[in-house]
Amino acid sequence: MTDGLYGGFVVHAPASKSTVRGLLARHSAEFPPYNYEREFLLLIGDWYHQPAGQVLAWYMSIESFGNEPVPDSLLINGVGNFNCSMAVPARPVDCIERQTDLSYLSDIDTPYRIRVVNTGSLGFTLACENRPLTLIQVDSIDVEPQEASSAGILYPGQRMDLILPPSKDNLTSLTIHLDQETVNYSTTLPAPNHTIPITPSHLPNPLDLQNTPTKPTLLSPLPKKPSQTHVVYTKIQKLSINHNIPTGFFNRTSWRPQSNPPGPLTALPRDKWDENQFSLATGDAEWVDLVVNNLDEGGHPFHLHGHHFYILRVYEASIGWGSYNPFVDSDPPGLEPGSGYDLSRAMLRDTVYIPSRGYAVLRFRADNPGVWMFHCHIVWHSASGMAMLVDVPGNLY
Ligand SMILES: [Cu+2]
Repeated sequence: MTDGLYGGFVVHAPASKSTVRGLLARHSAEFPPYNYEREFLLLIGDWYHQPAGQVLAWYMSIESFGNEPVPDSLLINGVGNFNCSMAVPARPVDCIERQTDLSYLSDIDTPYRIRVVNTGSLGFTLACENRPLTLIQVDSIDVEPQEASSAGILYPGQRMDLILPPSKDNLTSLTIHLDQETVNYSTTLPAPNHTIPITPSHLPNPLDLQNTPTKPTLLSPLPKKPSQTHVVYTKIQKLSINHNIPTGFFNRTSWRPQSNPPGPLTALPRDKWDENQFSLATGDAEWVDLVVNNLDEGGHPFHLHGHHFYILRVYEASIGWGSYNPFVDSDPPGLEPGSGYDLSRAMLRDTVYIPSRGYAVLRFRADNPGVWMFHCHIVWHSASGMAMLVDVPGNLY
């Protein structure tokens, strides 16, 4: 399999050869009878009118004060959403007015499957103006189908699959409502609502993606206890020793690509990995718990390569740090003593949003050998070092 987009999966190999057998096996066994005739891929990201290197250089400078770069527009299937009158001589833009083409969805007699991928750095909720939508998958894994008029928040790196049923009405618009928390900027975006085309909208009770359990039949492999547990802490720090430049950390390590000696990590013995590689090794453990404590002032969507994990719990503290160390604390904060996790509501995902001053408990089967990244999916944060490695031993080739 070569790198690319497969349904809701973005496949990018860590080594010279892909190892995606776990994902393929999980899907070849079952083709659920979703009722749709055509499908439509909706890639929603953000767009900057400067090269990424310049944008990152600004973020990683004292000038940004740790505020994330503000995108100039949303990018929907490769088409920007920018008011050309904003293109002033000081910030020239080669601007052509063009609407995102949704005419593909205009056949009212056809049930559609819409695969939505958040390729950007902002969370959003998607609403269909005059038709119900049915959520069938999150991160390419079946959920118990649920109907709603809108679904979100879809955080960076997350995917959701929706069925748009036949209707007697024309589809007038899809609305992308940007999450106000991830829009945590010193300047504001042109508008919190991006509609294609733009119409007034409101979002009554969107389906909460972070609280939608996986289909029960997919939860059966989940064991009651893991064979190994790891705890990590993550934060973006502006330290005077780093000239107040925002720097992401897992524990005490800010990740950077291996450079001394250079080379892919899978080709280097572990004792040759440089000091920027913080990794947890799963050894011969089959089921691994990873407790991730987010000590940061903001929430972050964390993504693991090569594996899906069962999200057993996500917690946000109303007061204090909201941290959980299973080696010290008798019970996870926020849970009744002795009650344990509700495994029947676990969510099989590959991306988890962890709120500020909160934690998540992730349980995964370490069955896909390789050195895999676990990182914040907001690219500016992972580029600042908010990433670590999960080292799963085994035969790579
Ligand atoms: Cu982040």
